[in-house]
Amino acid sequence: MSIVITTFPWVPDFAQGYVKDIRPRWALAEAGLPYEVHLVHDADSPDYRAWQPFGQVPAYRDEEVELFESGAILLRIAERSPKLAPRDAQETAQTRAWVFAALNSVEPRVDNLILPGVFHAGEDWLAGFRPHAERLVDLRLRSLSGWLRGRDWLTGRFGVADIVMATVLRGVQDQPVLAAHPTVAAYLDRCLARPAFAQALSAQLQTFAAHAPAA
Ligand SMILES: N[C@@H](CCC(=O)N[C@@H](CS)C(=O)NCC(=O)O)C(=O)O
Repeated sequence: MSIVITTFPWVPDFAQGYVKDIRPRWALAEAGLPYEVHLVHDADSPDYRAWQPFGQVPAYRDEEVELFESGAILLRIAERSPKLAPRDAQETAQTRAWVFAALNSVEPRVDNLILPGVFHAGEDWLAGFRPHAERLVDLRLRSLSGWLRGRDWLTGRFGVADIVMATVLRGVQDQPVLAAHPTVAAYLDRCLARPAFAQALSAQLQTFAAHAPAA
Protein backbone atom coordinates (compact mmCIF):
# COMPACT_ATOMS: atom_id res chain seq x y z
CA MET A 1 0.00 0.00 0.00
CA SER A 2 1.30 3.42 -0.86
CA ILE A 3 1.00 6.52 1.29
CA VAL A 4 -2.54 7.83 1.71
CA ILE A 5 -3.50 11.29 2.97
CA THR A 6 -6.96 12.71 3.50
CA THR A 7 -8.63 15.93 2.51
CA PHE A 8 -12.15 17.18 1.96
CA PRO A 9 -13.57 16.90 -1.57
CA TRP A 10 -14.25 20.62 -1.68
CA VAL A 11 -14.05 23.73 0.56
CA PRO A 12 -15.19 27.33 -0.02
CA ASP A 13 -12.91 29.57 -2.07
CA PHE A 14 -11.37 31.43 0.89
CA ALA A 15 -9.97 28.16 2.26
CA GLN A 16 -8.73 26.69 -1.01
CA GLY A 17 -4.96 26.47 -1.00
CA TYR A 18 -4.89 26.68 2.80
CA VAL A 19 -6.40 23.37 3.89
CA LYS A 20 -3.80 21.63 6.00
CA ASP A 21 -3.32 18.66 3.71
CA ILE A 22 -1.06 21.14 1.90
CA ARG A 23 1.55 20.22 4.55
CA PRO A 24 1.87 16.50 3.78
CA ARG A 25 1.40 17.21 0.07
CA TRP A 26 4.37 19.61 0.21
CA ALA A 27 6.55 17.24 2.25
CA LEU A 28 5.75 14.32 -0.04
CA ALA A 29 6.54 16.43 -3.10
CA GLU A 30 9.88 17.42 -1.56
CA ALA A 31 10.59 13.78 -0.76
CA GLY A 32 9.52 12.57 -4.19
CA LEU A 33 7.18 10.03 -2.56
CA PRO A 34 3.97 9.14 -4.42
CA TYR A 35 0.70 9.25 -2.52
CA GLU A 36 -3.01 8.72 -2.89
CA VAL A 37 -5.70 11.08 -1.67
CA HIS A 38 -8.65 9.75 0.31
CA LEU A 39 -11.56 12.17 0.18
CA VAL A 40 -13.48 12.59 3.42
CA HIS A 41 -17.16 12.74 2.54
CA ASP A 42 -18.36 12.06 6.08
CA ALA A 43 -16.00 13.36 8.77
CA ASP A 44 -18.34 12.06 11.48
CA SER A 45 -18.37 8.47 10.33
CA PRO A 46 -17.07 6.00 12.91
CA ASP A 47 -14.48 4.75 10.44
CA TYR A 48 -13.05 8.22 9.88
CA ARG A 49 -13.19 9.11 13.58
CA ALA A 50 -11.17 5.97 14.27
CA TRP A 51 -8.52 7.41 11.96
CA GLN A 52 -8.84 11.12 12.83
CA PRO A 53 -10.61 11.45 16.21
CA PHE A 54 -11.57 15.10 15.59
CA GLY A 55 -12.91 14.49 12.09
CA GLN A 56 -10.34 16.89 10.65
CA VAL A 57 -7.98 16.66 7.71
CA PRO A 58 -5.31 15.64 7.07
CA ALA A 59 -4.91 12.10 8.30
CA TYR A 60 -2.20 9.79 6.99
CA ARG A 61 -1.53 6.10 6.47
CA ASP A 62 1.37 4.11 5.04
CA GLU A 63 2.11 0.40 4.97
CA GLU A 64 3.20 0.51 8.60
CA VAL A 65 1.41 3.25 10.52
CA GLU A 66 -1.77 5.31 10.59
CA LEU A 67 -1.86 8.72 12.29
CA PHE A 68 -3.30 12.21 12.37
CA GLU A 69 -2.13 15.78 13.18
CA SER A 70 -0.20 17.48 10.40
CA GLY A 71 2.92 18.00 12.53
CA ALA A 72 3.11 14.32 13.47
CA ILE A 73 2.46 13.36 9.85
CA LEU A 74 5.34 15.52 8.64
CA LEU A 75 7.71 14.04 11.19
CA ARG A 76 6.72 10.59 9.92
CA ILE A 77 7.33 11.60 6.31
CA ALA A 78 10.73 13.00 7.27
CA GLU A 79 11.70 9.64 8.78
CA ARG A 80 11.05 8.01 5.41
CA SER A 81 12.91 10.49 3.23
CA PRO A 82 16.69 10.85 3.01
CA LYS A 83 16.06 14.33 1.62
CA LEU A 84 13.97 15.49 4.57
CA ALA A 85 15.38 13.41 7.41
CA PRO A 86 17.42 15.34 9.95
CA ARG A 87 21.09 14.37 9.69
CA ASP A 88 22.01 13.98 13.34
CA ALA A 89 20.57 13.96 16.84
CA GLN A 90 20.71 17.72 17.23
CA GLU A 91 18.94 18.35 13.92
CA THR A 92 16.33 15.74 14.88
CA ALA A 93 15.71 17.43 18.21
CA GLN A 94 15.56 20.88 16.65
CA THR A 95 13.23 19.74 13.91
CA ARG A 96 10.78 18.43 16.51
CA ALA A 97 11.15 21.58 18.56
CA TRP A 98 10.41 23.84 15.60
CA VAL A 99 7.44 21.78 14.46
CA PHE A 100 5.99 22.19 17.96
CA ALA A 101 6.93 25.88 18.04
CA ALA A 102 5.21 26.56 14.73
CA LEU A 103 2.05 24.76 15.81
CA ASN A 104 1.98 25.78 19.44
CA SER A 105 3.71 29.16 19.75
CA VAL A 106 3.00 30.77 16.39
CA GLU A 107 -0.09 29.23 14.75
CA PRO A 108 -2.58 30.04 17.55
CA ARG A 109 -1.60 33.71 17.42
CA VAL A 110 -1.84 33.84 13.63
CA ASP A 111 -5.25 32.16 13.75
CA ASN A 112 -6.33 34.58 16.46
CA LEU A 113 -5.51 37.49 14.18
CA ILE A 114 -6.93 36.13 10.93
CA LEU A 115 -9.89 33.89 11.70
CA PRO A 116 -12.12 36.45 13.47
CA GLY A 117 -12.03 38.56 10.29
CA VAL A 118 -13.18 35.53 8.29
CA PHE A 119 -15.88 34.25 10.61
CA HIS A 120 -17.00 37.45 12.33
CA ALA A 121 -16.63 40.03 9.57
CA GLY A 122 -18.45 43.27 10.35
CA GLU A 123 -19.00 42.56 14.05
CA ASP A 124 -18.48 45.51 16.41
CA TRP A 125 -15.87 43.96 18.68
CA LEU A 126 -13.42 43.21 15.87
CA ALA A 127 -11.87 46.68 15.60
CA GLY A 128 -10.97 46.72 19.30
CA PHE A 129 -9.68 43.17 19.27
CA ARG A 130 -7.45 43.38 16.23
CA PRO A 131 -4.59 45.57 17.59
CA HIS A 132 -4.18 43.24 20.56
CA ALA A 133 -4.11 40.16 18.30
CA GLU A 134 -1.66 41.88 15.97
CA ARG A 135 0.67 42.75 18.82
CA LEU A 136 0.77 39.10 19.92
CA VAL A 137 1.74 38.01 16.40
CA ASP A 138 4.31 40.79 16.19
CA LEU A 139 6.06 39.52 19.32
CA ARG A 140 6.36 36.03 17.86
CA LEU A 141 7.63 37.32 14.51
CA ARG A 142 10.22 39.42 16.28
CA SER A 143 11.50 36.31 18.04
CA LEU A 144 11.46 34.31 14.84
CA SER A 145 13.34 37.08 13.10
CA GLY A 146 16.06 36.87 15.74
CA TRP A 147 16.44 33.11 15.19
CA LEU A 148 16.50 33.42 11.40
CA ARG A 149 19.15 36.12 11.27
CA GLY A 150 22.10 34.51 9.43
CA ARG A 151 20.10 31.34 8.72
CA ASP A 152 18.26 30.23 5.59
CA TRP A 153 16.18 27.60 7.39
CA LEU A 154 15.02 26.85 10.92
CA THR A 155 17.48 23.97 11.27
CA GLY A 156 20.71 23.17 9.43
CA ARG A 157 18.91 22.47 6.15
CA PHE A 158 15.43 22.81 4.71
CA GLY A 159 13.08 20.33 6.38
CA VAL A 160 9.59 19.62 7.60
CA ALA A 161 9.82 22.26 10.33
CA ASP A 162 10.12 24.86 7.56
CA ILE A 163 7.07 23.41 5.82
CA VAL A 164 4.99 23.70 8.96
CA MET A 165 6.27 27.19 9.79
CA ALA A 166 5.80 28.47 6.24
CA THR A 167 2.24 27.17 6.06
CA VAL A 168 1.52 28.91 9.36
CA LEU A 169 3.11 32.18 8.19
CA ARG A 170 1.06 32.13 4.99
CA GLY A 171 -1.82 33.16 7.22
CA VAL A 172 -0.25 36.63 7.57
CA GLN A 173 1.44 36.73 4.17
CA ASP A 174 -0.34 39.90 3.08
CA GLN A 175 -0.52 41.55 6.49
CA PRO A 176 1.46 44.62 7.62
CA VAL A 177 2.66 42.66 10.64
CA LEU A 178 4.72 40.39 8.38
CA ALA A 179 6.04 43.28 6.30
CA ALA A 180 7.35 44.75 9.57
CA HIS A 181 9.69 41.75 9.84
CA PRO A 182 11.61 41.57 6.55
CA THR A 183 13.81 38.69 7.69
CA VAL A 184 10.73 36.54 8.28
CA ALA A 185 9.06 37.78 5.09
CA ALA A 186 12.19 36.84 3.10
CA TYR A 187 12.25 33.41 4.80
CA LEU A 188 8.63 32.82 3.83
CA ASP A 189 9.35 33.86 0.24
CA ARG A 190 12.31 31.45 0.20
CA CYS A 191 10.12 28.58 1.41
CA LEU A 192 7.26 29.32 -0.98
CA ALA A 193 9.64 29.60 -3.95
CA ARG A 194 10.39 25.88 -3.68
CA PRO A 195 8.96 23.93 -6.63
CA ALA A 196 7.49 21.34 -4.24
CA PHE A 197 5.27 24.00 -2.68
CA ALA A 198 3.88 24.92 -6.10
CA GLN A 199 3.25 21.24 -6.80
CA ALA A 200 1.42 20.77 -3.51
CA LEU A 201 -0.68 23.88 -3.99
CA SER A 202 -1.65 22.89 -7.50
CA ALA A 203 -2.50 19.34 -6.37
CA GLN A 204 -4.78 20.64 -3.63
CA LEU A 205 -6.52 23.11 -5.94
CA GLN A 206 -7.04 20.38 -8.54
CA THR A 207 -8.82 18.20 -5.98
CA PHE A 208 -11.23 21.00 -5.08
CA ALA A 209 -11.79 21.99 -8.70
CA ALA A 210 -12.65 18.40 -9.55
CA HIS A 211 -15.33 18.31 -6.85
CA ALA A 212 -16.76 21.81 -7.05
CA PRO A 213 -20.53 21.86 -6.50
CA ALA A 214 -22.57 22.55 -9.60
CA ALA A 215 -23.27 26.31 -9.87
N1 LIG B 1 -4.21 20.37 14.45
C1 LIG B 1 -4.74 19.81 13.23
C2 LIG B 1 -5.69 20.82 12.63
C3 LIG B 1 -6.32 20.30 11.37
C4 LIG B 1 -7.37 21.26 10.86
O1 LIG B 1 -7.62 22.32 11.45
N2 LIG B 1 -7.98 20.89 9.76
C5 LIG B 1 -9.08 21.66 9.23
C6 LIG B 1 -8.90 21.88 7.75
S1 LIG B 1 -7.53 22.97 7.46
C7 LIG B 1 -10.35 20.85 9.44
O2 LIG B 1 -10.36 19.67 9.24
N3 LIG B 1 -11.41 21.56 9.85
C8 LIG B 1 -12.68 20.94 10.11
C9 LIG B 1 -12.93 20.79 11.57
O3 LIG B 1 -12.11 21.22 12.39
O4 LIG B 1 -13.96 20.21 11.90
C10 LIG B 1 -3.60 19.48 12.27
O5 LIG B 1 -2.65 20.27 12.21
O6 LIG B 1 -3.66 18.46 11.57
